[in-house]
Amino acid sequence: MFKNVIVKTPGKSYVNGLTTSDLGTPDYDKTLKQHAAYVEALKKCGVEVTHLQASETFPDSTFVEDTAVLTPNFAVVTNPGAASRNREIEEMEPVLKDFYNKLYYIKAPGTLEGGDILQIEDQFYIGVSTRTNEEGARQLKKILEAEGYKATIVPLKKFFHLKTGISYIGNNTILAAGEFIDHPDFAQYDKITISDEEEYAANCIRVNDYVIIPKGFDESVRKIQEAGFETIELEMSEFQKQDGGLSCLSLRF
Ligand code: CIR
Repeated sequence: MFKNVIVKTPGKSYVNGLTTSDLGTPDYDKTLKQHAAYVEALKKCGVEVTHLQASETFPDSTFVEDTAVLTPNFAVVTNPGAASRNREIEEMEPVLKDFYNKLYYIKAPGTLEGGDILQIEDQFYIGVSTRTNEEGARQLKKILEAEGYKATIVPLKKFFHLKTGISYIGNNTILAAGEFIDHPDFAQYDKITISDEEEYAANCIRVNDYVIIPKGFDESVRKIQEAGFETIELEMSEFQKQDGGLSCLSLRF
């Protein structure tokens, strides 16, 4: 069960953030509406929402997930690999100190972004991507193992972040797209396969009784419901334009 989430309103500078997509520039008003609906959905899931003000200095900072890895007993402040995002951690660290006495840090030359971290019960998977390097992954693995968790490093082939292509939705079940569909590291889980056409739906979040899934991916939502999960669908078009998914917009703990 999650008790808390941290979110951050997108600033006006959001439209100038990083992206690899060709879906066009986000519409700022629509972005704010979609973000507000995201916050409402989280409240429906029964969590306490810590809502941070927009930061114009960091266009991508609404994607708070990348700044930390959180567990019940400790927080790890990451070291984002994207230069324009690296100092977002300076805005997040004081917020984390309100909730945690025990903080760890990923240190240069290690880089790591939270989007590359997938937790499945007491097992963590750490993606090595263009944002998380091997040194960052090794540092996190060491921290997690010292704290009694298991950790596996997973080099990515194509996906941007690990969780761009895989999610854990509880009950031993993963959603897997592309390179993760037949990936040996995830063979022990029950798997819902996400088709190439619906790849964006592979990034979902399970928050207490609900799986939150992006709107417009009918085949994926049907499979998730048929597997016995309750779903909430959210319009995510303006976040998809900046390579962001549902998990990226919150820190859940
Ligand atoms: C970036 O390129 O960093 C942002 N535009 C998107 C970050 C998405 N974050 C995530 O998947 N955890």
